[in-house]
Amino acid sequence: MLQQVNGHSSGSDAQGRESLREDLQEFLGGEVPLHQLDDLTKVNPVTLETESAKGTSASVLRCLQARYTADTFYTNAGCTLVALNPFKPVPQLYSPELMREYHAAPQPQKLKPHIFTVGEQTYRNVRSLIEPVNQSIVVSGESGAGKTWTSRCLMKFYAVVAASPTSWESHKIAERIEQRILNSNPVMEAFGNACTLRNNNSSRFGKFIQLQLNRDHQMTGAAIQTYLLEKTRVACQDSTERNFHIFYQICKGASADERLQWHLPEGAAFSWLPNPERTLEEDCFEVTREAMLHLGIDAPTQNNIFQALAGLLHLGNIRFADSGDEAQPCRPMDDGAVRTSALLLRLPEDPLLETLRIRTIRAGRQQQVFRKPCSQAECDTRRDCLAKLVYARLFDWLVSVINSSVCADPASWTTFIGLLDVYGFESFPHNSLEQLCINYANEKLQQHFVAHYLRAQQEEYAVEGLEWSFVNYQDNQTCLDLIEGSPISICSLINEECRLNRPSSAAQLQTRIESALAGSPCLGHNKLSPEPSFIVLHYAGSVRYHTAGLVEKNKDPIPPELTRLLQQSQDPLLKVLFPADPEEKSQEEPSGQSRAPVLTVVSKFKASLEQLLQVLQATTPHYIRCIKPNSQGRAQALHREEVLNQLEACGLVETIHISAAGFPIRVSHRTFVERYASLRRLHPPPWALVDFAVSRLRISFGSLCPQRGTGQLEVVRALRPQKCRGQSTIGTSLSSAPEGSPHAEQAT
Ligand code: AOV
Ligand code: MG
Repeated sequence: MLQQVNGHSSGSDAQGRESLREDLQEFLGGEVPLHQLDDLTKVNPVTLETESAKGTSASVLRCLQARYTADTFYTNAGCTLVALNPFKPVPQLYSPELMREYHAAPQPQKLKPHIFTVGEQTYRNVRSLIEPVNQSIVVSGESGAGKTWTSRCLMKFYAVVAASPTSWESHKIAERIEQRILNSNPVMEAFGNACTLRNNNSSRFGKFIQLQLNRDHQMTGAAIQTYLLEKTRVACQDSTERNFHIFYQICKGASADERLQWHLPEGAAFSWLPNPERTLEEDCFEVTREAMLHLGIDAPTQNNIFQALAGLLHLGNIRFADSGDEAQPCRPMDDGAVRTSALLLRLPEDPLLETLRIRTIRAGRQQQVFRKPCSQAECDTRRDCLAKLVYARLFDWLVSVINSSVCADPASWTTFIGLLDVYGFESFPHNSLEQLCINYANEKLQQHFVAHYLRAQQEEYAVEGLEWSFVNYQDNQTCLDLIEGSPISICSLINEECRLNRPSSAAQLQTRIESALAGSPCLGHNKLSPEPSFIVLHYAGSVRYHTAGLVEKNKDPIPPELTRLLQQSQDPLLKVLFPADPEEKSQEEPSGQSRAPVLTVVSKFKASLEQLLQVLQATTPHYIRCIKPNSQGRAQALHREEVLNQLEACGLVETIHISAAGFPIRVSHRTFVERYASLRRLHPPPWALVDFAVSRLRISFGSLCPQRGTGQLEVVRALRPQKCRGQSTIGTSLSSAPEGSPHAEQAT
């Protein structure tokens, strides 16, 4: 029925019109002339993919495909903006002129859907005289979908619209703050992004950037919070992937003098530098250096950083050979690599070698110290651990330096807009602790999204006096209970294994999880896997997590000798990263049960996630879901199945269901009258007819077509002005998403 009412051109028009006429006649209790029916079908003067009104994945997909083909990359869906990755330069879509157009528009929501609509809406909300509220934009989507690109564009948008008009003159010497904030991007990306199978510029950390605005709504600073850097990448890369961009940048971009100083001769081979021949845009060393300079990291400090990074590359070339005697330490296969890395990290060579090859343990009642030669595999692990430790500290230090360069004095800002660029839901053939954390974060964000959206809707409908009842929606609390709940959950069980520090196999961990949490409906049936694993039924799909190595990763142990070694470095940067302990406590690794409680990766991640959610909860959130049209990164190619998977994974269809169950369309009275004027000629009064059309026929008065470009997934559930308190509008609850925030279109 629905399709035929609105679709002018479909082949089933005649049948649909007849069917509609029958329903109308039954409703009106009399004959409905055809011309009146025509009036009704003209209500929507555009072609409509009315299937979308059903809010099925397939219908949403069809409509997105139509828009993508027409180079329309943004679409509103409920309170979410869907962003399709164009995979080609579209400069006109991000020009400062267009930014200003959205900024100047009396009603930006009437312009084509765009990230600038969201940007402008948030900016207007923080400027609201009545009730300025901090804003946040949650950008999500799978790897390569365009989250970082979107966040970057939004930052540029705010740099244009929220710039201080006088700052060019007054800050000629000091850098403009907006520019400095923008400069944080190339630096963070050089050190935190890498080329992966899915994205040449994949962010290997999560980021929340708080853009701080003063009383005049000008950007005065920013604060950056990062989450879970994938530090393992520094010492271990898939053969088809790459290390962090910065390593390639220094190898390709160093001057002749620097090559000498950093021991990076042209063409040198480093085992931690796979695929150096792939030339990427991101390998531009000059851009990184320039940005660092603008952030206050001077040339000598930069030199120091790059030298230390070169030291790590040489460290990665150290190989060990078994001595053949358990009592004897392994032999380094290349003394040159040890020497050069010690030189560049300004570490004493012998202690470096000793630390990598020999473990010191305290044991027994007297806590005697034993020195135990490590196996070849243990030596490799310690070498990798050393590199991860240095790199992770360096990254954190960089973030703190950037923050001190861009963060405004607390007294100088009053509101903020937060941008969250987090890793999207991940499901690979092999999933480990990283995926568990990432998917856990996504569950939390999805819960926040649903809770916020439903609550906001309910509050709004109450104000409007509209009747509304909740539909059933997928509540992911059960899944969150399984992952993080108390007293027993996956996290608590993995943490317990770390705490007990007992040798247990991957199979035992699987059994423990499956037996302790058997009652959870979100724990999948794990029958087929030959490897120890467990399955979690996430809201976005089920994921099999392999238990091998999970506990060790969660412990993320750092042998104390490694830290102590780094504290001996004469390098000014390493001295800052590894300050000497004021009280040298435990000198050796304690054995067995005496180990102090560890703060595990999961515990730290959980704490930072909770903090993030607290921040988000104190803001008005906006959502942008980035979608990757194909996995090859090709322009003009939308692969239906891949997109469908993402629509399901990001809960978009769910969003539309929730939206469709409420009052997703918010139009002013005037717009409504203009659009539906033809109904006035009908008898009985149009409101009754609309009521009928909506409640019985579930007519979609909407548009989701490339030609018009409004892209609203409009599914009108009910339009009942007589139940609204304000007579001047069809309810403020009737303005189109995503501007459906409480600050959306006001009464006209
Ligand atoms: P991601 O942040 O979502 O992945 P990116 O933002 O890095 O993805 O986007 C991946 C690539 O897609 C970019 O490098 C661009 O080449 C292209 N791209 C994205 N958005 C646009 C756009 N609007 N216009 C043109 N090209 C675009 V990850 O960080 O891997 O989860 O960890
Ligand atoms: Mg990214």
